[in-house]
Amino acid sequence: MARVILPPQHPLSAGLTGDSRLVRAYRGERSDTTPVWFMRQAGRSLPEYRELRVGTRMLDACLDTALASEITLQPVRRHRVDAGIFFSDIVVPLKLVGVDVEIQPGRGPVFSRGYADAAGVAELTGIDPARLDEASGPITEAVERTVAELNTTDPSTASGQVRSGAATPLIGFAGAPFTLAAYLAEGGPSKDHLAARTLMHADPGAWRALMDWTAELTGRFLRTQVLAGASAAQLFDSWAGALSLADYERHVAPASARALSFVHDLEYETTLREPQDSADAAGAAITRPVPVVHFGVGTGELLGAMHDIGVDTVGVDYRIPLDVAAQRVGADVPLQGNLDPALLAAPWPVLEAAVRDVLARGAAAPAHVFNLGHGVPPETDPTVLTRVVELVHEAGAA
Ligand code: 1CP
Repeated sequence: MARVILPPQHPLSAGLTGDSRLVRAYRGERSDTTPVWFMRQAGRSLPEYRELRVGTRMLDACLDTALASEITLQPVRRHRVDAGIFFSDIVVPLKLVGVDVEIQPGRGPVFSRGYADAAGVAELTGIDPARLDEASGPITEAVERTVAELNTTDPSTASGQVRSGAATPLIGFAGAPFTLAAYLAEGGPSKDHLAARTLMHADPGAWRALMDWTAELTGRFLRTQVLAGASAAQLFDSWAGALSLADYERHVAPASARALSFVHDLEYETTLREPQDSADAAGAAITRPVPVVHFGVGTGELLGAMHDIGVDTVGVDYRIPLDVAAQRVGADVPLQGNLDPALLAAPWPVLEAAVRDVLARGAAAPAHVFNLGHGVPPETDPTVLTRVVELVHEAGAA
């Protein structure tokens, strides 16, 4: 695949985020301390979020560029986490190409119908995924706005000064084809994603068409965010844990790899800080790929396969310890995770011990990005999250 060099003003090309704790960890390097961010750090655990969202529907909030940008920045300012994650949703690209979807409070994405058979799939695949690029103006604008703010004032440092090479990076994200298909087939959230799993076996041709289509759509969504200034990309295959390894490898992994092909060609130019082997000299110009993370819930049996689709870092849920995950994916793979979100409501000594245990087990990987094993529960006390960030930064210092 031909490489595309990110423009000079991109935070990675401009030397703003390439040496941040997060981006270094995603390429397997440890820094002064362990970086930390939280899945669903923006959202209902924050009173300032609930206030801003009054009277605005979720998908309207995602497409309001000032609002989406502000909501993205709120947890970075408050908790001093090492990354912002773009405030959006995995169904936003579907909405942008005209699929009838809304996000119901307390429930999640709901479609006006399910797409569980060949006719439904044909209706979707009749929409050209390239149409997303014309409709992506609000995404590009919101990312640009957010990144401009992160680059000039660093909300994660006390002084507000951006450290050289270490501005807070923005993570772009997208839903993996299977997780999107799990909602599309069912027409909404479900426990076991039966409709998708049935379609996969009952009509493999229609399934492949659906996966190809979602792969392109979601891949374009991810690419848009990186081109607009995101410094890393995370593919959420939240519900892949519903699959056997054999089904994952056969019916899902190729589509996830295809989705990532939309960012795998994106690279940035930088100079080497330290010689990495005898052939390299400090100061030598090199190109590096944009780091990519892959995460799913209950995917202990799939971790190796999820790494093999071509990602740098594997996100681990709370069901398997990081040292065991390291054995499964290989000792050279950075890991992200994996505090059980339930612990956020436990007494501090219990939570503190659990955070320290995650950090200790994370030492089995070449680099570790502290996170939860899934999203922040809405009822979480946000001051607890700030305290966890402080603890990780203090205890994770080398
Ligand atoms: O009421 C509200 O405020 C809406 C709740 C909400 C929020 C804040 C939804 C509905 N989506 C989001 C934002 C969101 N969605 C982010 C923002 C950035 C951040 O993490 O801070 C991200 C990364 C997502 C991605 C997303 N949406 C995933 C993958 C991550 C995961 O949690 O596994 C999934 C599965 C969705 C679908 C979705 N959207 C919303 C809900 C409640 C759900 C899950 C529904 C279900 O359980 O099936």
